Amino acid sequence: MRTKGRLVLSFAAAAALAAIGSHLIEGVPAAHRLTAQAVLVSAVAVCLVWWNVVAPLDQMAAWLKAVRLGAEGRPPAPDPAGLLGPLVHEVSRLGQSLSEAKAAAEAEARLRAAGASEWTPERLKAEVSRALGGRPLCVVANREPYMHVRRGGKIEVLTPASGLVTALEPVLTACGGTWVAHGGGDADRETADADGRLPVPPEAPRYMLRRVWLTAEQEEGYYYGFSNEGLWPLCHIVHTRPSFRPEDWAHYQAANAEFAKAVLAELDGVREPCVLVQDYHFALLPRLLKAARPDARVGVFWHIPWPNPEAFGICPWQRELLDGLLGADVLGFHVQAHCNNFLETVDGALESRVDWERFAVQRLGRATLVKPFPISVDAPPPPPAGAGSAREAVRLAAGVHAEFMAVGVDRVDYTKGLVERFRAVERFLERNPAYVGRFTLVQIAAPSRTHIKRYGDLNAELDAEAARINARFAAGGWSPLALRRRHHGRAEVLPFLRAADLCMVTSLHDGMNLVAKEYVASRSDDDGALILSRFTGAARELPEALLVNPYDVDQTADAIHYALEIPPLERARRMAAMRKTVREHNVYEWAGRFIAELARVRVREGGHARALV
Ligand code: ADQ
Repeated sequence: MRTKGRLVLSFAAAAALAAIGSHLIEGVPAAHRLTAQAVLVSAVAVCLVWWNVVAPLDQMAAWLKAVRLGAEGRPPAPDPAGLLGPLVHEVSRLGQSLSEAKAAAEAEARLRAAGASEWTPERLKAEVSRALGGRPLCVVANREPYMHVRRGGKIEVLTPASGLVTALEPVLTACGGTWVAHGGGDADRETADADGRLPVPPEAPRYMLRRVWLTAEQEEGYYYGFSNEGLWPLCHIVHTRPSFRPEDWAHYQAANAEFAKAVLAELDGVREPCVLVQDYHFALLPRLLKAARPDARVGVFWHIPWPNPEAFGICPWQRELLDGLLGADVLGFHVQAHCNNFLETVDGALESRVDWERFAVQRLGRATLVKPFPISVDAPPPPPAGAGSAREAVRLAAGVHAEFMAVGVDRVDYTKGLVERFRAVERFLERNPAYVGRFTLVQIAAPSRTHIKRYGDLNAELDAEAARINARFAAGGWSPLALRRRHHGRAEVLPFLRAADLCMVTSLHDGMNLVAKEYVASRSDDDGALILSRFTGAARELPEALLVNPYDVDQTADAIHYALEIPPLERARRMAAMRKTVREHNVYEWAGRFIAELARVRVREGGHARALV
């Protein structure tokens, strides 16, 4: 329309010019009138051509030159409404595509240059998209990242206190895709569509959450029973006897089949999909997925330790669990020792060939690669200005009337060594009376698996120990232990990490332990000391922490004393070294390395996956 308008306008102007010219020509002697008319016609034609052709071409040339030279911002495009409008339009789109391609190439070059040391969400997104050829990611985990619960007549969204959620949420936020999880919140059904789907994060959706519904009996048997009273103590070796009940095992099988159905529905129509199965709740899922979709790349990450073959062998269904896991193309653990334990378990329990050179298992004509991928955390947001006063504010708000504050952040779980931690504080005060009245441990404790008796007993034991120790030392409004037992949001935990003189991680056994890394990542002031159990995966990456055997109460008590009296330069040196490790090996690197390994697997549509090695 605009092109037509401009043409009509230019012809109207030309007609007016011609009319004026004709009027003037009437005064010209007859002998020269023909020449005058020719001059007039040429002048009008030149004007028309200049306005409709030459000027737009000039503008277009100037604009293309600007694009070629990489002018900042959006180059001025010529008005596409002239005679050459369609051509101008096409050329400007071509120019735009060129500048976009140039920007993408520059971004990629920047990422590659930065890649030597640091992983970012942008880099992960670019690498995953390249590795998977743009295919979406599908993550399967029991725990959902957003849970809807009813509180006082209102529906609230909760992010569960879980290491797995902490690690995977930033990955899916960066890459997009689908997270398949058990819908465990009492308002989960009404906040999802008929298929259990809803876009998340709720405030700015980046990926899809697909909720799977389980019956109360299934949840009881599969989650509380087989997973958390069987596999959890079995793998942690913390002297809590695992319970293996046939009815729990039946529910575990049924729940794995239920999840397989939901995942397969999500994969419908996606060629060579990539599925990341998370944790010990889904040992049977890889085999089920691979049987139905041989073209799928299936990776499993086992977030907890893998014990030695003798310990694992007490599980009556160890062969079924191993067979299920070996349906995966890649199986990841936090550390090499857990990979070795797994390979030794397979070696002794199944007909298979363990390739110790490549750390892979060959079985039924295909291979599973078994490798360590130490999980990590994301960098926290920068601290607010005036962090010094924020530190005092945190202490006062927490009711801590002490000069020195330690912090612990854990799910209330018998693997986390909470009772041992409290006893170490008691021993520290016994041995160092000068600190009585001056030191408090704030223990942020998220209730967990309260349904299981052992966890209920632990809560009671913690309360009793805290009360006993506080009664022994408390005076004048001060007490050595401040037990805050409720769910805290991430934003609530961070100020405590930043304000604490030291952080205590005393797990009796832990796959990795993300709290240790969160504490380090939060200390942009290079201050603070980390007391870390040597039985965590994190201890292998953070040797500059004050490493302790949490069963040795005296040693942990001495570590508290050392952490408080360590020369400031030494404390800063240790923290700076740990911060470098966590910065360079963050959760984006973990996901990037795992997915890259999986993307290298060659699969065959309609057949069995080909051998990897
Ligand atoms: P978890 O046993 O859940 O994880 P951990 O690695 O310590 O243990 O992660 C817990 C997460 O929950 C952290 O992000 C922490 O900040 C948060 N959290 C804990 N208590 C909280 C509280 N009271 N309030 C709010 N947030 C709280 C499992 C394995 C670990 C492994 C992770 C990841 O047992 O060994 O490191 O998965 O793979």
